[in-house]
Amino acid sequence: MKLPVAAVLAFALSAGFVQAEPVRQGDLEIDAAWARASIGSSRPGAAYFTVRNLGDEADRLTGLSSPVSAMPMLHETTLSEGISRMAHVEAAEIPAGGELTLEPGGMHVMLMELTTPLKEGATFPLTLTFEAGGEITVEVPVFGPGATGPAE
Ligand SMILES: [Cu+2]
Repeated sequence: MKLPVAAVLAFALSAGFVQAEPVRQGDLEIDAAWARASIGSSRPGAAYFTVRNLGDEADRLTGLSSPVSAMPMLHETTLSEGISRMAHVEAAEIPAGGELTLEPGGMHVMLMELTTPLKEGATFPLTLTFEAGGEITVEVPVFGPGATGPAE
């Protein structure tokens, strides 16, 4: 009779890695945060999440910090003449009642100068600074190198 208990426990533990709990602070909610496992620490890592603005005034994401990266930056991938490029973005707006989605192929957090490799199954804190909403820290789960999102 031990097996079913272990199976349920294993499921609960793995489910914890699949989806980060949404973090609500004031009018902002950070949901579905995840990062892709990095190739060692010599190449940058990438992190993604959704910000929902439940308030009636727009806010802006203006800053990032994390102990795993000496220089986290907001990047936007654009496709121009068939060539994919990444541009540094100073700030991103979250419209009133709307959301900002960071995802592969679009806007993302580029974790430059990793202080530690991002290993599958680990989590790390990422602090987002908003113009009106202040600082919000989310715990980011690390998925495999080929992951495309929290639904994987
Ligand atoms: Cu980038």
